[in-house]
Amino acid sequence: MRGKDKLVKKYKFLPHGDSRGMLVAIEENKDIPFDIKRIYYIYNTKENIARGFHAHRCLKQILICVHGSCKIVLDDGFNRETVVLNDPGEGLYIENDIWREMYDFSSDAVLLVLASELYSEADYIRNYDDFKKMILEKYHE
Ligand code: T46
Repeated sequence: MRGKDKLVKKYKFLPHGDSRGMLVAIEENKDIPFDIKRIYYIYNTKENIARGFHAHRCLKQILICVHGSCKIVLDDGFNRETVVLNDPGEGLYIENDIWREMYDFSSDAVLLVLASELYSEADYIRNYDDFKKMILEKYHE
């Protein structure tokens, strides 16, 4: 049931380090739990900017702050938690039906996102009241 699931799910990636530096490799359905259909990245985010403010009906994603730092708010309709991303060796898993907000980007932050689906505006729920309504209808006992 919603509200009892762990909201923050992080994946630790195996770093291949040697005297030259570090390398992280991520394979679909092995290091993360879905096929990767799309990647995008967010960078050069201006001061005091917050992004997101939506949930996805189907999309699953892994967020990796490959440089710098940012904060992510996750909300499953029952619980809300804030996560700091500042480690290129870990990914935050965001399943469908989770509201997200991103803020406090450092000026050098690069947020890489691995996504399970192609871009579709129809997959977005951009109104928080609509999100809460959908969650209560779908996940109430
Ligand atoms: C999410 C968070 C973490 C595209 O044309 N293709 C794409 O694949 C994406 C992701 C965006 N866009 C266009 C749509 C908008 O005109 O890029 C523009 C900015 O997108 P948006 O305002 O949705 O960006 P964020 O940072 O609010 O949200 C994004 C993702 O859209 C979203 O899926 O979970 O990052």
